[in-house]
Amino acid sequence: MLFLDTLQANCQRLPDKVAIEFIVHGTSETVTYGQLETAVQRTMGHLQQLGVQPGDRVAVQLPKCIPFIYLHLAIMRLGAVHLPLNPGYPTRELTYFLNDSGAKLFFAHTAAQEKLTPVLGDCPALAQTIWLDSTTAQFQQLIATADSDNLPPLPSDPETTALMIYTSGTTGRPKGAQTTHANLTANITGLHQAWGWQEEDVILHVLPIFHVHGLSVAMHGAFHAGATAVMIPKFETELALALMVEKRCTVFMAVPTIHKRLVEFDRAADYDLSHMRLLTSGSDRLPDDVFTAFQTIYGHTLLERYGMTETGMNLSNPLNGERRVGAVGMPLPRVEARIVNPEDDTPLPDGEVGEVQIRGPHVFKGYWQMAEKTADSFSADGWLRTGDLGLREADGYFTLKGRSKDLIISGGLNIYPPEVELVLADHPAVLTSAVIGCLDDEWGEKVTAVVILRDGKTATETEIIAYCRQHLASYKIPRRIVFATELPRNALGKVQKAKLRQSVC
Ligand code: MLC
Repeated sequence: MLFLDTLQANCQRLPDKVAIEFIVHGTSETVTYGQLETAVQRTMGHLQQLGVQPGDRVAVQLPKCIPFIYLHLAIMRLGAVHLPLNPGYPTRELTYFLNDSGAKLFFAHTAAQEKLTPVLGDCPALAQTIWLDSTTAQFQQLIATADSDNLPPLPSDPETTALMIYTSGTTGRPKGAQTTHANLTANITGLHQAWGWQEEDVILHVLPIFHVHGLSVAMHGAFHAGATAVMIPKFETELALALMVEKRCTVFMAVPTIHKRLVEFDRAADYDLSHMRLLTSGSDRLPDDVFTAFQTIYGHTLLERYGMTETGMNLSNPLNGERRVGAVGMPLPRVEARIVNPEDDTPLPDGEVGEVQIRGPHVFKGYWQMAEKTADSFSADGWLRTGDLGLREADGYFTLKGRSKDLIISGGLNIYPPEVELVLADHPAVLTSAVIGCLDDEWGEKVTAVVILRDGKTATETEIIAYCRQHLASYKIPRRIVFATELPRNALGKVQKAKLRQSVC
């Protein structure tokens, strides 16, 4: 059974059960499984009226809201491809995603209408943009008259692409990672088994839903189990703690920056989380001191796991058994993991550091219209090259030991230095730059740009940061600019980032 079949069965089986409780500014809105099914069917009818066909890419750039969820499920149920986009993307990135994907339809936020309207003309494949204010009331009005009597059956070919999330790279343009219905299903059934998802679970959902973590792990996890997702638009420490208690939540999923804020919260002792059964951490390495402090303060051992956009979840510490500090656990059901020499993909013995490679039914089908990049990301015998370095202990636990690529992770979000370097290159005073991640207590890593100015030109740190703000999503903006007169380079002229990190961070 594919994920969408399970969800539909849950909607029929549990029509009166609350699927979503969405809380914004103290106001709560609930959607039962029965209401979810009706709204998704109407949304499908509306999308059909707009001409959406199987295989079409439909882009959605909205804040976390209920209409986003209806669109997400309806697009996938029609056999079309959902392209979720971070609302923080500046127009340059947005138009790239729309054009590269060839999106035919775009649901966008009214708040961005003035800014986006002039550039949407540069997206020739885009037939229509629908402006939404992200309220359920407006969306219900939009779909009220849609014909939901002539809907196609759920996609039956598991290899149909359901979701496309863009990831960048240390070289080249951002790539659309195509996730199939089979991938989503393998991911969520594995997690269901490993994490003991139950119908009685209530997850406090605080993550963005335009990424794998919040979307196909946390939200799909709840829907697959017939559980309830209590959602807030974004993480706020005190609100999250209050809701975990008030809503008797059992599950919480977050990134290390969030767990750090929780352990540093000065009124942590006011919140008794003893009724909770599973608190996970992922998207970046959990610092040992946060792991330990969480145990001391909240009495829970965080369960650390490892995943990526191209796969969903790969490895996890056990639900029952030792959750080892600093380790990301063992392969999830039906997932294979190995450590290899990245030069020739040959497996390494336990205890040796090499590249983590992954195989399994959850591994994506490839990058959209980038056959070469897709081929490069797999070994000859079909293992996904993750670009992460790690080792396997003799008892099967994996530990991550860094990255073979220059990726920066800040607050659980990936930042690829070339994206920032390209923006800096367009600044009139900048001759060249090198962007690195410096270790940071709060964010894990902090984007830092080492900049060489053109002869005779001047620019201050504030000016350069302000310039970046116009062209980059906020989490990618360098927090610090270091001015230099030269960059360390190897014999081929390539900047030696490791050396630069040593001298600058
Ligand atoms: C927000 N800011 C960030 C940032 N998030 N800067 C760097 N890195 C980030 N991750 C910026 C804001 O825009 C703002 O900038 C300033 O930091 C302070 O904002 P804030 O209000 O303190 O931040 P907040 O909005 O609370 O966000 C922090 C956060 C959020 C940790 C709650 O980043 C978050 O929800 N992260 C989760 C990311 C996630 O879901 N990743 C999963 C990827 S999937 P300014 O300049 O405007 O003041 C994946 C696979 C897997 O990786 O395995 O899971």
